[in-house]
Amino acid sequence: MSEYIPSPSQWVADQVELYEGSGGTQGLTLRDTGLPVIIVTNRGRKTGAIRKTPLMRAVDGNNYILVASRGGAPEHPLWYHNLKSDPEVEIRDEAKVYWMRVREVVDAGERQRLWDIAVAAYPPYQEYQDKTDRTIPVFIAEAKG
Ligand code: F42
Repeated sequence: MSEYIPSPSQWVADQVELYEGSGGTQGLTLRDTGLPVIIVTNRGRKTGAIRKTPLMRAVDGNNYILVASRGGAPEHPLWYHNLKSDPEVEIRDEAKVYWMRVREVVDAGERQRLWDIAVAAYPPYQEYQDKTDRTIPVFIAEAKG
């Protein structure tokens, strides 16, 4: 078993601890927005350590849409690079846990369709895209099979 290294952002680490420690019954939303969050667990590409990242929940059927927005920062979040290097993830959605594989969505039409769903779920994603020069990456997480 690899070591779990919590996020250096205290509010993020706290949300993961509350969400997972409660078995997916507490800490389920982004602050007081009421908007639901999932927890993505994956491996760090350099350390091999277990990393846990809360993200907004946006779904397309049984698949999850992961938006590497990092609040519109100029650089991709580090988890983007981790998922490119090792696409195997665990996704916790409240009390349910799924093993999935992610891929970055590069087809323009597919990306736009998923982006629109993600923005409907969490409208600030559009503001984040408007304030950064990078194209915010979108992943789709699909059941392994
Ligand atoms: N971030 C988003 O991008 N999108 C969202 O929808 C989103 C929603 C959300 C909801 C609730 C919440 O609590 C947080 C939310 N966040 C969202 C923030 C998100 O959870 C991340 O904190 C944020 O995207 C930044 O991701 P990051 O991977 O850049 O995190 C940094 C702070 C971090 O953890 N850095 C570590 C460190 O020690 O500096 C390194 C982590 C790491 O992955 N290291 C790799 C390794 O090998 O272990 C190497 C990575 C490399 O290439 O250097």
